[in-house]
Amino acid sequence: MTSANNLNQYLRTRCTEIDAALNSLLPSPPACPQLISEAMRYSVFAGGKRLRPILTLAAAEAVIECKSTGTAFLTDLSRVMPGACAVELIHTYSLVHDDLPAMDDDKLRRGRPTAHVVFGEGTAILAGDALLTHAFAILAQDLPTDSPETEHRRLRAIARIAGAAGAAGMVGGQVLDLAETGAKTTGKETLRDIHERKTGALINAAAVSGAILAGADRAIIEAIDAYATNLGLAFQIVDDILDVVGTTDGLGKTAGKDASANKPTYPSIYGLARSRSLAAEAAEASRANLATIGLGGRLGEISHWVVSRTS
Ligand code: GRG
Repeated sequence: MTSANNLNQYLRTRCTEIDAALNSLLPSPPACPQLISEAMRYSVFAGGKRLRPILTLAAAEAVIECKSTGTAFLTDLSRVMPGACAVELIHTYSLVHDDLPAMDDDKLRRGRPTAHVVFGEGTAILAGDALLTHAFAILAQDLPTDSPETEHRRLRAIARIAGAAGAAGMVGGQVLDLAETGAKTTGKETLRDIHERKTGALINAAAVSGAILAGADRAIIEAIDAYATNLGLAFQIVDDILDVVGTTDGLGKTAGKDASANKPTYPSIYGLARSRSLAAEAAEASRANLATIGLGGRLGEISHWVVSRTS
């Protein structure tokens, strides 16, 4: 493992690149009204770890570096960046909608008042809608220089991301989450299903789409798929733990919200100590998935980061 300082430097550099790309890809007047541009940018640039786009780039990078397979056809990340940004826009839309009064009714997100508090509920709903729609506009954008292979891979990435964001993935997970909130009878399998759909699916699609776009073959895609499924689980267990042990200031969102809303979580079902070991086991499993085909790059370090994070 490279030192934490190196990883932190890597994460900072990627965040800067992602923010610059998001800034140039988001619509501004006169293409769209000033208000919707402001509302979209407010939530996108409120902070955030950029885990998902970093995963897209890191997965593509791992494929490009994996020269032994000879399958990568990209030599740099420029054609992967729009996909990375699209995933972040979809993630941000989900946060904006999740915070609405009809859902989790949160006043704080990414250390700032939530979008509906600042812009009103109608504009916040529309900003979420616009972020989701714009993500697919970005994904679908082609270049005259794109080869048929590049176009085919872009389509595969779009299908993967759409599947993860929709009824079978994040939206489905959110529906189950709303239905189970307050039920107090949620079993372990249902909890895992909610987490896999609500959080895991998009994290998985973020990494897998990066690999697809970079030209990975089936074996690499399968390894990254398994890695990202375990990583998504580790991430969500840690998210549940932080809701119990973290502070509102540190998290940038209201701490203790899960317990006060009677949400089923890993700590509520397994207790804190067991939840910690389950998160560590899932992260360990994610690194084992990479080792099966000797994938290097930053993905392994990212899985250490996901379980050691404090916000
Ligand atoms: C509204 C369709 C729809 C779905 C909402 C993602 C989601 C589903 C709800 C968010 C609520 C929540 C706290 C989920 C737990 C995991 C999660 C997605 C946490 C936030 O992700 P981070 O920590 O956030 O990566 P940042 O701000 O760093 O990007």
